Amino acid sequence: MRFTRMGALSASGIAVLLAATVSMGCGPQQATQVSQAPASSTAELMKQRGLTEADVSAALQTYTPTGKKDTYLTFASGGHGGNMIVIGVPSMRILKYVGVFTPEPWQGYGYGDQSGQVLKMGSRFGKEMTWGDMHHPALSETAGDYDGKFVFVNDKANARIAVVDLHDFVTKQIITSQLIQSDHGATFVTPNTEYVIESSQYPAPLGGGYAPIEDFQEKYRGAVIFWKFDREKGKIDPSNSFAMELPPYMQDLADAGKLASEGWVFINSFNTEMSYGGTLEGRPPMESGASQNDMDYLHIIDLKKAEAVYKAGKTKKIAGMDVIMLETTNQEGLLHLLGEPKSPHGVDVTPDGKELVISGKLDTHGTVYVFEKIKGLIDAKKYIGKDQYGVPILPFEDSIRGQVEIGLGPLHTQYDDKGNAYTSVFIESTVAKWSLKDLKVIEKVKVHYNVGHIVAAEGDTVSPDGGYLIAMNKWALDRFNKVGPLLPQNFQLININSEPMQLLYDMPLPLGEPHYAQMIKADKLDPVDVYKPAGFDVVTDKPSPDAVKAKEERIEREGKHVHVYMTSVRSHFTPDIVRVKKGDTVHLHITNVEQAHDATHGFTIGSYNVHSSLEPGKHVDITFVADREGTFPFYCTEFCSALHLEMAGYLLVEPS
Ligand code: CUK
Ligand code: CUA
Repeated sequence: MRFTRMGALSASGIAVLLAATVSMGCGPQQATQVSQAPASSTAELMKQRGLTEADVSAALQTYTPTGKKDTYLTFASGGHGGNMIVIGVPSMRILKYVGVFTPEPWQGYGYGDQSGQVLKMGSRFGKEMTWGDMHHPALSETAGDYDGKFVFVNDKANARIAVVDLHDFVTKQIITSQLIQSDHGATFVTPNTEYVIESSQYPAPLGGGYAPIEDFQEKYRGAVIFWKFDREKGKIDPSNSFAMELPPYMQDLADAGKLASEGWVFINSFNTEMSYGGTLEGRPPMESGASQNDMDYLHIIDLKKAEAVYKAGKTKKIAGMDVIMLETTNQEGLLHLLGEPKSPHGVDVTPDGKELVISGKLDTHGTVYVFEKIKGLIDAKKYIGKDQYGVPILPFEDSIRGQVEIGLGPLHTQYDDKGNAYTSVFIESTVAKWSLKDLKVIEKVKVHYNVGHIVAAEGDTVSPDGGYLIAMNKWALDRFNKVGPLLPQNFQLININSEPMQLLYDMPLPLGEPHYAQMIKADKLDPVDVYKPAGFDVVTDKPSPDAVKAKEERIEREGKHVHVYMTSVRSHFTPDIVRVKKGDTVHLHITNVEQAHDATHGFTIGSYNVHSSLEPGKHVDITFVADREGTFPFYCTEFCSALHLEMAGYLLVEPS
């Protein structure tokens, strides 16, 4: 489904649409259903609600009648919520929160054995993490285009990556390496999802050990991990993944080259001053220490070459990870540095892969680098010097095509299908549309307020769609009803096909602080309706060996372990009475044997902190120690049928 020109409704266009609305509104069905304050005409309705023609045009572009579906789905980071949010566009309806780094009660995510194990995979230094700071989702790609199969997300706080399978929108894997202590250049994928990129943000001794902060330049390091993705298995394969040691700059966002620049990886950095704070110890705070240099360094990595060096075994094992050390990197010519204006943030490869747009938070420009020039400089070994770690530095002037004067605090850039770029401008609270061809700003649209990332329809692929863009604003201030000092974020949908661009919709997002999102054509996704055959383990993506069939329900005792093989179907659990002794370990094996679409049950036992979501065909295992005697009702938590309240039973824990 190709996005076609929308919006930019002329006055007469609106009149036609309004006329259509009016005649619909006068239909007999409508008349009987409207009970309060009926407006006799749309004009009157507009007057009543104080709407302008632009408002009505915006409403008509986003309003989605019941049963109609959205053209795009946006996968947004849930920020500190640790969840991923799925949003329909243009309606901006939230369709799902997917539990990823954080227990999610509705989905029973983190409350049963299967999902509990997924969360446990993300343990760090033996400690289980129950939250995450999600920043950047990355949809899997084939030939540089989203293929709708997987989405990867990062947790900046705990240096973790998760894999969500889009055949059921469930988190299958969380992976982490103690090599690095935080990440930010994550997640980004190579054009055929061979690798998922994760680079560190805050330098630390590799492997997580202690070193005096005064030894920052000698002992602290950054690193980038290239996680190998096994598409067949739908999992990251740590045994074929490797890392590269990087200088102790603060590596920031990353992007993978595509088409012309395929096989290369670009990572920004700030704090090339290597300031490490110490305000009570007579040193400048990090924010000023890190803002002294006019230029920081773009890191340019030859991934193809690095992969060969890794395969040749020229690595060192640190925290279980094969790491190409800087010395080897320099010998092999895997890494080059290139100046980028003051405190850069976003690095965004253009759809043709020929250029990179980099914006500096403390610079008013977007700088357009030409990959061919960079490659030429590397091949000719034309350096202006080396940094103190021996990494060659390429000349800035010879690598760029030019700069575009964008405004105060440009951050992130997306693209459309007409050769335009869109850059979020944080301090100004605008989104600037500019021409890649002549590097001139075409227009700006105000957003509310403090925009971080922006996401355009397939706007970071080899073939962006144009049409829609969402500004992901950090502050909402006066946009919504007051809800106390903690405000939601504000997602604003913008029509970028119209001239001028038109702000269509404000969506408050009350969950963590989302950073990035990606917007994919909805028809590229084809998730399952039910798990088949019933008895499916949604983490292994295979039928569970403990799956229970109807008529095979049973309770088996092995010493102090009680195995309960249970089924759910509208509107009962079998068995409905479970007798155990205090101190027994209870193993619940529950299969929802339903195969009807949306016939989901839930299972909870009060006071035992147990909850599961039982989608049709899903199997869950729940293990707990019955450490309190008593009478514990269990029941279904989804209103599944007229006899839902009767879908209940008792766990009887007898005194031992
Ligand atoms: S960062 Cu948050 S606005 Cu983590 Cu991509 Cu730029
Ligand atoms: Cu099953 Cu309610």
